[in-house]
Amino acid sequence: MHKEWWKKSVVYQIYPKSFNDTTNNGMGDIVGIIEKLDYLKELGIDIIWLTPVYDSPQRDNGYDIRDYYQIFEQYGSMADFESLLEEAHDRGIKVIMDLVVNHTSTEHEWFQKALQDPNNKYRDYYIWKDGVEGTPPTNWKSKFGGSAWAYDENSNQYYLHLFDVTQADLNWENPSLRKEIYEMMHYWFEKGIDGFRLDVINLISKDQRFLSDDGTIAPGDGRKYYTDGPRVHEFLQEMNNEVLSKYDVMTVGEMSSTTINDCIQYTNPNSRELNMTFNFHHLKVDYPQGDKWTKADFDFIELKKILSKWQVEMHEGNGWNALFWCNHDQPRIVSRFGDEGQFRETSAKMLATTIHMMQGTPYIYQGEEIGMTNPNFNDISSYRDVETLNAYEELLAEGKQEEEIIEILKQKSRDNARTPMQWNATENAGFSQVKPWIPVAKNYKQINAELATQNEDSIFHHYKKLISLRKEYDVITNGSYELLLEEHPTIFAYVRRNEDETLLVINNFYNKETDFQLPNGMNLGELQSEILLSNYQDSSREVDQFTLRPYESVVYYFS
Ligand code: TEU
Repeated sequence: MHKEWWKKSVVYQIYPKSFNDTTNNGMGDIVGIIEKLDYLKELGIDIIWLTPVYDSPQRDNGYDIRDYYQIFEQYGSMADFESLLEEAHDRGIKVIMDLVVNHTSTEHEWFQKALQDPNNKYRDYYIWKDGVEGTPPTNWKSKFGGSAWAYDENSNQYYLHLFDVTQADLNWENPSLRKEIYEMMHYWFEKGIDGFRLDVINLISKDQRFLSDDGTIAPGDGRKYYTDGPRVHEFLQEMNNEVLSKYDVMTVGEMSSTTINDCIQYTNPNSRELNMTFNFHHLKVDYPQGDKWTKADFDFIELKKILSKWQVEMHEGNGWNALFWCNHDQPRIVSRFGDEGQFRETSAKMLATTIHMMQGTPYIYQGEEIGMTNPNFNDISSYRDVETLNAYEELLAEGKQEEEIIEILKQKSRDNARTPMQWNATENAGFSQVKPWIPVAKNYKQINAELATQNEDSIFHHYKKLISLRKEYDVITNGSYELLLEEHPTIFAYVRRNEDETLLVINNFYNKETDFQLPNGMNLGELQSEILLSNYQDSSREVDQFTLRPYESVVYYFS
């Protein structure tokens, strides 16, 4: 196998709670994942990423870990997890887990001990500070709303929580804590897992001055004091040296508001830190002035510029990107940048092609491969996500009307991605025989995996082709990248080249016809007889100039 096997791999993300329920408790489970491995094999993916399956009170669906060494009871047992590993490996599929080590649940034993006795060694596993004249130590806000500090009456101190109040930030300055984390990682690698996705890993090193934020981004934002912080590269190098370098595994760091330079350093093989990073800059193009909680169109020109900048600069710096539109924190891409209605299939394929022909490792989030949409919940009672529910309360407090808030949530809530996987047209979309923990989207009779696998023309089969192209054409993995028609208001076109091959990828992002014209004097070599991929039956073979139909997407190959 290629030494850097993840470069030719495609990852499939599973959100276990919403994947497949075999115990009929309304929640997915590990046996349910095993049951669907053949479906994933047919799709052709190489790696599964499981979002957290550890024991957890589930305030944040498992990103609040109570015990790193146990499986969440409702998902199954350790034996189930071991059979998942075995069954996946038998099919040539690798499994990576989620490593959540910026914080633990406040129900974790360490935190409980820290609370009970400020003098015991676990106190320093977390970040405790005195208040300033009865107010929190700094003005930092939690990413889920309110102050990032919670007060503990017993000790008259505050602990830091960048996310929910039950997700206490760990103190990475403490060497014993780091050692315990590395031991835990060894435990899972010894069990046979193939890597980790590292949750908000660029937030682990806090600026030890703990200063209030004067408001460079927004008052109390705080991120400049803990994003890509002072010792983050040192900690990751230590983790690599102590753990990662000892196994043939892959890592992907989830980076909150990071920079390209930092991501080059995280992923350039010479720095010995991680293998690739997720960044979210391209998914903030519908956050006007950085504000997520408003209903807004996306800025297409900005989207092209951001994705292209990361393509070019990561390539030059010998870094490696994780490519994605969707995950469990983002609305469904077809609803967001495509079309949920008439052009759902065409636009979903176009979006898939746009990202899969870039350099990096593509990630497919469960349901994306069949073009699942946002559920358009009309009522706050359908929402479950802690961030959404907090935002709802804050928006009400700001004086917004209920109807307006619901419209915002329909577009922006993380629950848009968390509705049950749509397997077939039977009740509850074949996800469960009982009422699921979160409602199923109403369109499951038209949009489901059974229909998609049967129809050769489906989005599912388009993804399948994209995955096999990556295996076949090296230019997708190693080619350079050049954006064409940067200011074109509707076309996203780019060229990938290596010494022998050239790909021209042309995408119409809108539902109207638009004229494509190759920039003057551009020489692409000789067009090979085949168009590698298209979402219309009869795309133009004339590449110099032609008209693209709604959401048309074509990949041309020259050599
Ligand atoms: O998310 C980190 C993160 O900052 C976001 O993607 C977050 O959901 C977004 O800023 C909210 O607007 C990771 C996990 O993916 C997410 O599910 C967890 O809730 C979070 O960390 C805390 O562990």
